[in-house]
Order: sequence, then structure tokens, then C-alpha cells
Amino acid sequence: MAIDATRPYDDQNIFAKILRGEIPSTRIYEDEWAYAFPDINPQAPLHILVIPKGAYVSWDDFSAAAPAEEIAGFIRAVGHVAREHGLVEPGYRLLANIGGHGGQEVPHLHVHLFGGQLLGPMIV
Ligand code: IU
Repeated sequence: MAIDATRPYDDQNIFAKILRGEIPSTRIYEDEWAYAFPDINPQAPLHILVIPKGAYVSWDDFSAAAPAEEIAGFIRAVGHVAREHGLVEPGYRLLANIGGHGGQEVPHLHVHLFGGQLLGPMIV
């Protein structure tokens, strides 16, 4: 069920548990600002989730409240993961769902990185 992105951060959400190592995940990339792991239900040959290490519900509180250094670090990490996987050419897609109408289900900001095939037109 989609979440309300205006709710306070819940540190018992599943991605918080993954960050703390309480739930196992396959680490694709990690640095000071971000952690990346495969989506459990991939929608493309390559489907990676990149999450900030900070406690943000969605792109909304992240963009409004995170320190500039943290925003820059996270965005750089997303680009780094894509480059490391050789995705710049032929291309890839980034997606962040936000709140109810966005279809966000996990209340810790995550950017979906899709690649590995020709992706169809964006479905709204
Ligand atoms: P959404 O943007 O919140 O709608 O996407 C949540 C994604 O998290 C979705 O693609 C799930 O397959 C994925 N996911 C996961 O990778 N591992 C989990 O334990 C759970 C969800 I719960």
C-alpha cells in the first residue's frame, strides 16, 4: 500500500533495517552518503535501489531538509553506480516514487535505477 510521504520517519522501515544490517541485502555500492542493492522484484534486467544513509521518508523531505553536502553525495553516488555498471551508453532510467499518488511503498527515500534493455516510454 502506498504511504503518506508527509508522515514522520519510521526507523523500523525495511530499508532502515537493511542499512543497519538487521536484514541481509546484497551490497552493490556503499559510501558515506548512500547504499545500493538489487531490487527484490526486478522490473528490468538491471534494477538497483539507491538509498541515502540519512533518515528521509522521500524526495520531499530530502530535498527540503538535507544538508547540501548530503544531497550532493547522494546524487553523485547514484551517478557513480550507473557508470560502474556501464549504463551511460546505452542509457538508463532513474525513478523516485513519492507518497500516495506516486505509488511509494517503502517510507525511506529510494531511487530506482533501471537498465540493461531498451526501456519503453514512461508509463504515467
Ligand atoms: P516504491 O518506489 O516504494 O514503490 O518501491 C519499493 C521497491 O522496493 C519495490 O520495487 C520493491 O520490489 C522493493 N523492495 C525491495 O527491494 N526489498 C524489500 O524488502 C521490499 C521492497 I518490502
